[in-house]
Amino acid sequence: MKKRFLALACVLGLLTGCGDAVVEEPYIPDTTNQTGTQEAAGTADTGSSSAAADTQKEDSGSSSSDGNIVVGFAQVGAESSWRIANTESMKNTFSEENGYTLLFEDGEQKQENQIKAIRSFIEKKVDYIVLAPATEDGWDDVLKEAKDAEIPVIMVDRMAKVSSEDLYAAWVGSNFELEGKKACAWLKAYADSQNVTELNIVDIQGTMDASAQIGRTAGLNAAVEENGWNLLGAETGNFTQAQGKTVMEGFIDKFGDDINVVYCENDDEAFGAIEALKEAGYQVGTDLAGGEILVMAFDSTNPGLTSALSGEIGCDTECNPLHGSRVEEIIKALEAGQTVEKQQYVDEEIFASPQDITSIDVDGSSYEVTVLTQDVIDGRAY
Ligand code: GYE
Repeated sequence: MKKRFLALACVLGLLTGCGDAVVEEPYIPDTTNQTGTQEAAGTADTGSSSAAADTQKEDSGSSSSDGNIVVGFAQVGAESSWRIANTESMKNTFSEENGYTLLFEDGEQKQENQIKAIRSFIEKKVDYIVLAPATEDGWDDVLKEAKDAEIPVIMVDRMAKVSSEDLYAAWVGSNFELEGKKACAWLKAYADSQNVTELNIVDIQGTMDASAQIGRTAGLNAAVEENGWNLLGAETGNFTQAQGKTVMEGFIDKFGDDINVVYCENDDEAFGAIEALKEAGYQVGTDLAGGEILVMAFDSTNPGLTSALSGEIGCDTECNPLHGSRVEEIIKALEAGQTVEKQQYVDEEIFASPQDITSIDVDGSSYEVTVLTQDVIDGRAY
């Protein structure tokens, strides 16, 4: 019980400096040897609804014999650099050292595996279930089982469509449609600055029915409609480099020289698309007017931004994966019997290497565009 008491004492403010225990180690991708600094992991509470957590857990029946808080995390998979940074963030936060026992399950991008993982967490009587839902549909039954077992479920990253908001305690993640709109606002402003009026776009979509795909595709479709752009094709690359490359090869076969913009719904798909374009002899870069193919991406991981600094990715819209400490804050609040925001959106940036566009407007709000330098990349945590 000792560690459990310590965690509670932190919440109640009986001890000082407890927050330090939450600090995450920076994620350092294999592709570089840079040492990033930890980015502030605060959340912007722009969530729509707030609700008291009626799922607060009674202090009994946990599978931990040492008093740790037991957290079962049903992760989507390991498909991308973003996902690896997200897993690291969760593992660093929910460590034994911080008073947790983490049961981690990699769903290999299959919902059925995640459902199995949740059932095993219920069987093991964990204190909290954290779910990053691979896709939006089909969660009701298993979430009802967790609710019957009185285990609060915290959703992270993508969302799930549920029949009742009572089926989960809280969600924290990104506004994916806003990400798509920001990317397209940059694309419009940049194309205008190059005096290019005809955009012929292919969309390498994320995993179908994943919130990140739904939102980013919706942002693009709205901009296509509004600006009279040509959307030549849209197909899923499942958020991976390998499938991104295969889909791009198919687009090259079908549309060849007509394509001038490739909208990739994450960094990894962009790496695959760039490979395919180069192998087919195309020039990839930001000189849209001069005939280069402009590649758009999302996530802004360290390898993604490195590619953006070189101009191979024109614009990279951030999606922040450092959810470990955000989920921990929710758990601490629930442990203390406090009300938590039902939905919490994270603030995110937008990065590009061309210096022409320094801000964009979306739905009446202005967003600064960070012009990339190596220092900007070095100062980031993932
Ligand atoms: O953009 C992608 C990942 O759901 C936000 O999933 C996440 C997405 C992210 O595999 O790289």
